[in-house]
Amino acid sequence: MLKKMYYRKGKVNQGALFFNLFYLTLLFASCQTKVDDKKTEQPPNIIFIMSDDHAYQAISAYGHGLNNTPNIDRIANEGALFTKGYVNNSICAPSRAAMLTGKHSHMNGKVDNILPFDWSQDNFAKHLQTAGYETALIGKIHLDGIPQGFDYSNVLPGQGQYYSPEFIENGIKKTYQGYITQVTTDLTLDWLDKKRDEKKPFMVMYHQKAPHRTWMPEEKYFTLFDDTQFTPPDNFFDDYEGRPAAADQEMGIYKDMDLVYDLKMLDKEKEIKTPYRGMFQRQYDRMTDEQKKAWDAYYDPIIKDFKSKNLEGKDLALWKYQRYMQDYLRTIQSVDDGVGEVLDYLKENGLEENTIVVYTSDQGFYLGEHGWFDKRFMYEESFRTPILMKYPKEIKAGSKINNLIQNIDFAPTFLDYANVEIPKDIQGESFRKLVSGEASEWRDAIYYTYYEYPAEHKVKRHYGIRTDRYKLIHFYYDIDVWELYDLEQDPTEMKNLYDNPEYASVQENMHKQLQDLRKKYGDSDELTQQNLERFLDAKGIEK
Ligand code: SGN
Ligand code: CA
Repeated sequence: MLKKMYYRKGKVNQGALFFNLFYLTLLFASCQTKVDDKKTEQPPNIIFIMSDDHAYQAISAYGHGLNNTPNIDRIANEGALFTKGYVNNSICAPSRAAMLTGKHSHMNGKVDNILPFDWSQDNFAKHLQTAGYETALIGKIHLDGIPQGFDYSNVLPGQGQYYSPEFIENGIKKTYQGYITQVTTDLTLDWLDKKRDEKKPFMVMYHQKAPHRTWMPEEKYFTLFDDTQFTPPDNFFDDYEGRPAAADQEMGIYKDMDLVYDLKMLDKEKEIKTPYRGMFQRQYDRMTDEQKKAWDAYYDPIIKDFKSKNLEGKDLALWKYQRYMQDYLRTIQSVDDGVGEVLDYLKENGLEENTIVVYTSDQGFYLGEHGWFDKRFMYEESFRTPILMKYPKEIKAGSKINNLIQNIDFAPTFLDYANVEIPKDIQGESFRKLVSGEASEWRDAIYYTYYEYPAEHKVKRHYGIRTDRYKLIHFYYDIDVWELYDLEQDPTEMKNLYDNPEYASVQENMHKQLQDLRKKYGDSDELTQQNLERFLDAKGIEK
């Protein structure tokens, strides 16, 4: 693309020198104001990279020391690292719907993974398309129906599979050989290189399945972390005192993680009997004979060793934690490789300067905090999500953004960069000026909702507010419990301060702010009740 532009410029220079000087004078005159300046610029390309369930703790740029992600880190080193990125609803499809529409779940209708998403509503890709962008969606999206707003889509049906994955290309199902993360990267590079219209600016959503459950690594990373002893978080053996909703979940590493499905103890003797054994067998069977051979060569000795140990209690809990961490982090290594390939492609093709690259996840994830895996809760590790972003033209390398950013902000931000008018009903805000350092005004609180209950992992329905320092949560439906946290004093959220007299005025103030925020975003007790009824009807649960 760049080569073509230079060629065109060269022709003008040689062919009509006088006309060119005249043209340059005119151009100079028209560049007097910043607004005119923007109009003459080529709109930026956008690469929106997202992985599924990628905890910020597992990105080395965030400094937790668990693993090394040099390519994802490159985005922050050359641009900005967001230290307070959050989602509106910590579960896959609702988070993606919020990113596409720029609206909270109760406004875009996709409140949980179960109720349908309406693709006919507005989304930012549709607006970019109308403004002349070439758009593509590749990989996981988890929103049923044919994606709207994309010139090209090649997406996973539902959750997708790690080996020999199926994709739906512009509506047609196809199985690809190989490992999902590499296939998704190859499809993205192929679209960038061969499929898109090079005359147009582009926006591609490059969305990985990994590191989503059930964490099946790529062969080249089987042995990575074999010699690493991971230290569990301080609250790994949480007793959930004063937090009944946290006590009543099904996402404990010790009590709920399946030895076969999650931890790969698929013994040939079938002595390890677990509820999800058959489900894992189906994933295993997708591998080629060669892949199975390599898989068994690595996992069989671990299975043998595990069986010989007869672990119980605390020892079993810690063994499960190590096993979980190894495979989870291995799948991330392949994600990081893919990011490297895409960044290299931009560089090698002269696209680096005018392309915005964003890396994020559909939500955070528990890596043993409170003893958990999975997400859904409004507690920090799943509410928070990694955000890294670069755009050499406007973002200073090594920037740190400490403001409360939320996934509903992506849509208006992308439209802002593309100089497309932001629709009035979008609830997120553009953080373009915040990141460039041109503005410092920003919101002081964010709103959260979670609706998928009763369901898998048993995380109760709740909503709440987070300010820079405090968090107020209300769990409802089969419970009526409020929680208040002082994140400065208690960053791991172990002490529920609700009704603690020392925090009486904080509590009152947080209630008021929550009310204001619900009003601002158009949410209410009535709407919450309606969404509950929709869910119970869909699931056939008696009211
Ligand atoms: C699947 C997983 C859950 C996970 C949900 C939602 N179970 O149902 O562990 O919480 O997806 O994840 S599995 O047995 O199918 O692996 S989400 O990221 O898509 O929201
Ligand atoms: Ca997810």
